[in-house]
Amino acid sequence: MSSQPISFYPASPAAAQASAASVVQAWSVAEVETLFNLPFSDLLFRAQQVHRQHFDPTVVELATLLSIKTGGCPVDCGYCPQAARYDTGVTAQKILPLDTVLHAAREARAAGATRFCMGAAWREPKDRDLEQVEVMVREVKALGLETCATLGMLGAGQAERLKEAGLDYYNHNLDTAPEFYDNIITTRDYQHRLDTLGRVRNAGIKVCCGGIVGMGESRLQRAGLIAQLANMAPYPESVPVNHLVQVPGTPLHGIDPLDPIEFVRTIAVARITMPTARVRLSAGRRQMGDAVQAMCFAAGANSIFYGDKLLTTGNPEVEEDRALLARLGLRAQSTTIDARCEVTM
Ligand code: SAM
Ligand code: DTB
Ligand code: SF4
Repeated sequence: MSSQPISFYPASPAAAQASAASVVQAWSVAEVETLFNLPFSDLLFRAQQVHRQHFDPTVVELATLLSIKTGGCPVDCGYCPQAARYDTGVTAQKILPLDTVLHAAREARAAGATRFCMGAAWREPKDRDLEQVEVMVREVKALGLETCATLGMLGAGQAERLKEAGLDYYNHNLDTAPEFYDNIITTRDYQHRLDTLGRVRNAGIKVCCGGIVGMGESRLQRAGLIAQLANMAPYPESVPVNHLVQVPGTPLHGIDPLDPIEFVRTIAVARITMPTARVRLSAGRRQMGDAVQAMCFAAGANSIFYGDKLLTTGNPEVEEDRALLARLGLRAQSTTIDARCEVTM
């Protein structure tokens, strides 16, 4: 074992960026799989070293989600309760009025969230849908929150419109490895997702992109997803790692659950391969229990969805999360300075 000291988070944003520049590397799937195969404590040790080089490991970002257009989606994502073709009990609704969205955003801000993410069950937004979202983005941003939207695939010019409205992040997930993708979704290609991510990046919007684990994929396929994400140039600023929430009525309901240790490994590998990204411990926390969540934070997760609802399914109550963070000696990020330069005052 080398006697090198563990580096702590950098003392200034400039130092963070300088160290980020030196860690850019391409990852083969085999290299990522080798990380997955490490003894658990070695994997966590490496992940913690990387985490501490770029972030204060005691700070967690709180992002609140709101479904601004629920259900009735024409896409066939096998995990999703909002796909019209599955009988999941989700009722299709119209886009929410602006005042409902702003009310939710103010509540999220008052509860301590710094990012507000608006999600819509669309394959892609129509131009007239986008007009309404642009107004929402402008007004939410004016509340002093970071803005994020997840609206499906974007066509030419749409990302630029969102950027102009003040959108900070666009969430669009790769969901799984290219080799496993066709088992989960058939009405929207992997390449469509990469095209949308390219449009978002070119428009100057920060990229929030991750996936779901626990859908029956192999470890090699989990490594394939992480390699895809880590090799994006540059890799996403935010990486949501979702644990499948099994919803009755969806094709993936009832499959064998993933070993929780494997979920923690996935977080650690995401941290090591994308050192300066916000790695978000995303869907599935309610089913996970405190001990697994604690391991995820120890493995380098530094962001959560905060608020008692994700889009249509449950998430831990705000008080529960506050208590968990306090028990772990973690605190909420208190400013919205660029996540890549996170330095707490
Ligand atoms: N319709 C848009 C799209 O698919 O891009 C935006 C909303 S969609 C619900 C956003 C993401 O939520 C999906 O890409 C998927 O990663 C995640 N998600 C949906 N259902 C989930 C579930 N049951 N468990 C875990 N993650 C889920
Ligand atoms: C992401 O990666 N996970 C969030 C957010 N981005 C939009 C969504 C999780 C949805 C879980 C199922 C539901 O609540 O409908
Ligand atoms: Fe539609 Fe998005 Fe759900 Fe897929 S994940 S069915 S695109 S809402």
